[in-house]
Amino acid sequence: MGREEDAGTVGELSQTGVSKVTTQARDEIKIGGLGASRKRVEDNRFIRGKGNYVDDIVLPGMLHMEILRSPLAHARIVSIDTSKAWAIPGVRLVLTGEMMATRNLAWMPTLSYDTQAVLATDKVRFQGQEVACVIADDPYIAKDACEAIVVEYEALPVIVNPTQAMAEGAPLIRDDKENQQDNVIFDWEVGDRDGTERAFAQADLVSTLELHYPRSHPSPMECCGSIADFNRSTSKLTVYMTTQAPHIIRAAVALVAELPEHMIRIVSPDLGGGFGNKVPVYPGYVMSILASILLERPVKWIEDKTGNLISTGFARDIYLRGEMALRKDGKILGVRMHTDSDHGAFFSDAQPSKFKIGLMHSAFSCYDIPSAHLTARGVYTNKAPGGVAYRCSFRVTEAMFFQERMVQAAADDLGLDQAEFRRRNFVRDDDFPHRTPFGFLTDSGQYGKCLDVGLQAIGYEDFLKQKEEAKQRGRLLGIGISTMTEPLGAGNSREYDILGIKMFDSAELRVHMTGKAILRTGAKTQGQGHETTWAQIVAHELGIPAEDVVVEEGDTDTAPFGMGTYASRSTPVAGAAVAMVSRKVRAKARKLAAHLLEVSEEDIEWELGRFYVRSAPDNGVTIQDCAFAAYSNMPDGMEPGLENVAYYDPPNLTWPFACYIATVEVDPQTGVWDVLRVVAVDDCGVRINPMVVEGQIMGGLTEAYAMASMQFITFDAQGNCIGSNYMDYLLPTAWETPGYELHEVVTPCPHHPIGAKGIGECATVGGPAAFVNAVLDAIKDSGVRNIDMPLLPDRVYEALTQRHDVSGAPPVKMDDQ
Ligand code: MCN
Ligand code: CUM
Repeated sequence: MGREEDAGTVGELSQTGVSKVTTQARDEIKIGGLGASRKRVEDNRFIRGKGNYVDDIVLPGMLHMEILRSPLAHARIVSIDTSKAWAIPGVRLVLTGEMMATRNLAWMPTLSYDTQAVLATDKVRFQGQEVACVIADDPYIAKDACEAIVVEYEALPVIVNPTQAMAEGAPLIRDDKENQQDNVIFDWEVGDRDGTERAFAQADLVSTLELHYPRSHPSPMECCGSIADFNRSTSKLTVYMTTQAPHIIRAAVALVAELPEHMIRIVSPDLGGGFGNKVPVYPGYVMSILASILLERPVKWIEDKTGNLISTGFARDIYLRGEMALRKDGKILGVRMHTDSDHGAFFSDAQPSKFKIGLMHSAFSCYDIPSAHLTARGVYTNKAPGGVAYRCSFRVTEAMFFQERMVQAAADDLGLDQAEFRRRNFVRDDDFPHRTPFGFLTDSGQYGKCLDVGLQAIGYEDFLKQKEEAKQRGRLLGIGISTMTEPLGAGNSREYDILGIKMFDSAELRVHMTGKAILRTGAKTQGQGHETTWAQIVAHELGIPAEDVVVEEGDTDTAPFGMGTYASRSTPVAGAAVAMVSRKVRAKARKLAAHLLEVSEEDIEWELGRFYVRSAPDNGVTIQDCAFAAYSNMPDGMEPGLENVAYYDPPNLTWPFACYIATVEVDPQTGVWDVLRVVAVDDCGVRINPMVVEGQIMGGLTEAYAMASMQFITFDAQGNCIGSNYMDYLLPTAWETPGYELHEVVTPCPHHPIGAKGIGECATVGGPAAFVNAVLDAIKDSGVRNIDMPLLPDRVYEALTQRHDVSGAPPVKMDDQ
């Protein structure tokens, strides 16, 4: 790739005119610093089957918990008879909502200021809801005992979409809430209503679009689970659990269960993927904790795949419609958007408190649009609680999908070329900082350049010709473009908090005597490779080889407080803290160096891994020498040791940019479409580890392809979840997954200490529109404006042959009552 060689200059620091030989500066790539495609250290244990997941942990005397779930989507609970379950040998405890209620734990608060049932008391409100649980000597006994519990239900009418939820006389789902008269959770708006009206009044043309982003599920390979271990003699509660945000969980347990915070230890060991699924607090965690407190034994709960798919945090499930005010020359004057979002039975979205529909209003941020207005309505339905972000910084995926579908529709309505229309409306490189139409501040980017790199790579003009030729022979080729900037890395703490806890992050670095080090952060890797990449930041800042730095995350007893890993916030926030703590350590090392070199601190220069005397460059000490001195030879009055902690509150979000282009061929006989090529151009600022970044992009594109082509969870009219297993909920395998051609543009983030922006979610966010736009482009002559995802062959075939749009989530469509 040539990258290793080029980047070798990073360590040379030749501006001072001192030659490389005399300064002995280390080659940054060789020590695994910034820009090195270092192999992931965590893979050493993962590929040997030596990972340590929650289910691998076995504690002495451990019991096992299984959950009984509701078969009905909406029903009153008439009675629960647990006597047969109690009678089974090996059963230690059977918990019901009634018992939870005696401890005030039948309901728990959600991350969006609602309440959620831990175990149902009055009604069940979705299929798969937790009704009872059994703790037994082994998981098989617990499962058998669950089946022995007899629950009598009285079925109630079921609501499975927003139209039904808002209909006159609709059954009230949340009759447990005092002031809840209907199924509406919120009506929310953001933007400039009047300014947008004026923009529409001036428009030459108004383009409209309506679409549905189907319900999907992050579906990590490892399901959720926990082992709660309460020790009465020490009063300490230790919980090993699948969480992306251990410190938030500790705070929640302290506040909800009213246990003292220092007596709670949350440990998130290796995670088999998170993708947003492991941000919320689930009833299973709470029940295992209560059971361990009651039984004074460790209690393990491991969810099965169906449990994970039908009851834990869903994503998307939102209807979007909007209009774009356009001038004849292709200038976008304004945008109006409305969303109807389906949150299921409890409003448990994991999102910053201030925003009801996440960062939906980050839509259109890469375009220079004078004004925009968004209205949003959220409703309860008889479905599992939804609204978790699935690889998306709080609804950004829906926002960018709508944006790029709308942009394509508008370009078509204007009769303008897709690429040209985007280029005309992009925020220009010299126009930063830029206030987006909904009020965010973007700070950097080269949008036009990214698009050009993408068009060049795909051979845009050639493809358009090829497409025309193919058409003559009855073949349908299409090209889809998706360009977007997305807000990654909440917070800054002025604007972003979760339940009042400000969003910042942290890192703690301890350099041992021999110059080896341990780094801990408040983030929690789930597969993103933090153990590899954080060490690279330390290597860059201190010149300590990355392999000499061990990275540890996820244990609240040892890691500094942080808000965890989601919204691709780790690099923007925790990663920045890693750079900052390294600089603090370097500042102390400089004092030690001055002491060792017997000069004053002002006479000391730094180059990668080494301090030297300005006037005598050969006279120097390494960072390792300084570390040793910190324990063996510190100057009078200096505190011993070489360690520090940094809390980092970023001044702004980071704004990576991406351009994804897909070409497809649609078979008019069957509606089957094949991906011909996918080109991805990502600008995530400075890349810490290019290989890890590319892995993130490829994984994200695969999820995007899944959403566009095959993946969704839907419900029949009775609220039965269709998509409760991997026969129905499809994951693309290596067989279906297209190949990707990756390109990069680097616009450093102006406020991040090493210029990095987030990348973890970009391709999942921006990818789907490229595929969908490509298929719609291929069948453009049919006059079809929209096919809702997933673009299953039968839907494409229906659109193509009937020449109409295909909308909604089958089998129950939006207008089916
Ligand atoms: N990175 C880099 N250079 C950059 C930006 C990032 O080298 N300029 C590296 C980072 O050091 C890190 C990785 O890329 O190792 C991702 O960094 P970042 O974009 O900061 O994202 P996070 O670490 O915060 O990860 C969260 C993001 C989210 S929110 C979801 S959801 C998701 C994703 O990451 N879930 C994942 N990618 C995933 N990948 C795996 N394997 N498993 C998941 O559960
Ligand atoms: Cu947005 S899913 Mo991730 O933020 O864990």
